[in-house]
Amino acid sequence: MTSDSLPKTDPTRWRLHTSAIGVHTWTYLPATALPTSRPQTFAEKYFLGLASPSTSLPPPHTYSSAARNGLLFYSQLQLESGHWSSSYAGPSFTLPGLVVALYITDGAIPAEWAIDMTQWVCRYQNDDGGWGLHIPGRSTLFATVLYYVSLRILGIDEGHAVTVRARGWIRGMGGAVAVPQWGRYWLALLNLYEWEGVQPVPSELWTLPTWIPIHPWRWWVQCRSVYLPVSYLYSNRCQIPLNDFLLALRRELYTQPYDSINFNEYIHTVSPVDRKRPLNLFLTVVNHVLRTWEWYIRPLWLHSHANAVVRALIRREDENTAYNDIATVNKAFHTVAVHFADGANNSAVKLHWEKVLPYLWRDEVGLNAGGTNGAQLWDTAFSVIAIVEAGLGEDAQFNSVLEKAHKFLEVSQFRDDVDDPFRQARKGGWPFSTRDQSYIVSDCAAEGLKATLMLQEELGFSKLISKQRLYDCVDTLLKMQNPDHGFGSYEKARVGTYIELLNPAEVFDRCMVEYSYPECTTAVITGLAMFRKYYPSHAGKKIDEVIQSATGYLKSNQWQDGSWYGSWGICFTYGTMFALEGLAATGLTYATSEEVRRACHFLVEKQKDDGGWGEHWESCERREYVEHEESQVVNTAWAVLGLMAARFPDRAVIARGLEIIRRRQQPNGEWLQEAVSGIFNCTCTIEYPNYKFHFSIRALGRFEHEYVPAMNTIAR
Ligand code: LAN
Repeated sequence: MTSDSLPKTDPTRWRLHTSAIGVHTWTYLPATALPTSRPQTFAEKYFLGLASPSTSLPPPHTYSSAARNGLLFYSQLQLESGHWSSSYAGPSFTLPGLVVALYITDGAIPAEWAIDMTQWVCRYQNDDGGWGLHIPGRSTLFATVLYYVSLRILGIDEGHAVTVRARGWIRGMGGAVAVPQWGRYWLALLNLYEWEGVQPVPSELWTLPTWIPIHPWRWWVQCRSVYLPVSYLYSNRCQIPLNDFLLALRRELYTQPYDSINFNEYIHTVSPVDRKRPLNLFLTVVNHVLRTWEWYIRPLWLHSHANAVVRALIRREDENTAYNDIATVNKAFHTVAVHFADGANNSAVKLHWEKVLPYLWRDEVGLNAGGTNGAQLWDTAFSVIAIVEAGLGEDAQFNSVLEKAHKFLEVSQFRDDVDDPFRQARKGGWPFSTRDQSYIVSDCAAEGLKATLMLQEELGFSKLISKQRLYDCVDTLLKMQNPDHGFGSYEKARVGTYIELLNPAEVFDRCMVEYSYPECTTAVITGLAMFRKYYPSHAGKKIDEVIQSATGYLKSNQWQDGSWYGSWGICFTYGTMFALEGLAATGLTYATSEEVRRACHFLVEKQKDDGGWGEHWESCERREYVEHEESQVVNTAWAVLGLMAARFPDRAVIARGLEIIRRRQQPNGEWLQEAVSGIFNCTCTIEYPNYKFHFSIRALGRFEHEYVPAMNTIAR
């Protein structure tokens, strides 16, 4: 949808500020401050789509020089505090959560935010008038209702072409009655849906003894973090009072008069275009039992007790995460929960408002909220690894780039555990984004460890991160192994997957528990293997055992066709690349392992005629390889990285892939954005704009710096 007719801000007035720990905030300068303010940096201009192409570099005649050109461009995007960042767009339920939370709590939405958020949302409207669960997705009621309400809050009136078309789509679907649960929460809070039509999320769950298998502390942390504030809001039927605007929305969102709708009847009715998981009978029965309990049995004292318990847990999470909370969705619900629990304008709400900005990113389209408060540590660790693997770490020109990145790794490492018995120990680990977000992620910790070891041990940088701090990281990682010997994301698994039966969210699959993932498992294997090389005396026996058993997990997770399913990147190409790296770290290569040979054949079979690889995001949802029409630079980099790790003997196959990466490189060293490369919960894509840089640099550089010499040694 074109957003040309809508107001625009002046992109030259936007500035990106980053704190020492990588928290980023985009601010809009007053026009009067412009003449005296600092000029925009290259990175700011690039993010805002204002950068004129930088000068052409000498054409690369080798893959290594293409990697070097890539880094010459990419290093200009490194930010002040030493990290790389980018927009982190994809899901359609992040921005609306924050907008609605600000509306409910009377928080300020500055005019420039409203203008640029509107621009962003309108740009991604589908031709049919709706929006998808994520940018490339087909229209869903969930996204369309949430964006519709957000646009109205942001000031778009009901007669505007964008809202008219969106409303037409919503009404064509029978109105908002059949919106999925996660949309109902927001509508109910806005007094646009009745809580009796929402599946129960009783706060008493948090008062159960922790040994009970369904206690929420056992759920996947991303999921329980959402249901914690939601349980407070649900159990207290929190709703803001009606006003003329909300009354208008009631008329706009439904096909019949609001008061005539029996919301109770819709409890299990969800629009078929939204439903990704069939409704299960078990959950239906549980919901009826819970409602009977709430309506007729639950004593008042227990309700009050549960309220107090949940409020305390909300406070604990807020304080432990500096009011960022774990990610955008629960952050928005927390903001609203503390508003209702403590009263309007209380100090906790104000602290929440301050932490909205780090979730927002101004890109060339407008202002959007990412899936988290950034991907700072993740991108930085991968960038360091790419630079070193490509042999560019010894190039004096990039010394200061690595030094700055090293400092960022140092400030981002967790030095202690948090005071929360429900949380996984994190000391020595690293987060996905920033230290103040506070959550360890197994693979972020492992990639952070590898990046540090590469700098400090391989390149001889100073020991900014002491030996003891590396030990801490390893000890913490060793505690995260699951009973199936794999590694999950944030925590060690706490309950069996049968809990998925209780998943009330219709739009996400596999989100109730921590699973083991080949990607996370590989990161830990490779991290531990590298650590063992430099520090063989620390926890040597345990590390050997963990690496060996985790390798067993990888093998047992291989699909019939030789691939691995990737949960966080698209899809089989991503999973297979990681698994091959993991197996290689334990010495399993094409020459020595049947599993590796099968995986290589899988990849080779998927190579396109032009030499590249291209996988469509629908692979993740359909659970079978879906080819993208075009080769993709990022998929190609992953495939050749996997093949090189496996020491696949036919160099020509790899070189044909690298040719694609080299051909797509612009004369200034840049790569342009292609199809989306990230995913979560099997259904929702998310963008990792820096992947096209660091994975390409790594693939190009690895060929001559590591793969060819290794193959020559094997041949000798
Ligand atoms: C992320 C982003 C990063 C990702 C990797 C580090 C890449 C992965 O290897 C481990 C899992 C992790 C940390 C991850 C988990 C789920 C997140 C936080 C996200 C995909 C970004 C957004 C998503 C979050 C769950 C969105 C909210 C939706 C829910 C269903 C709760």
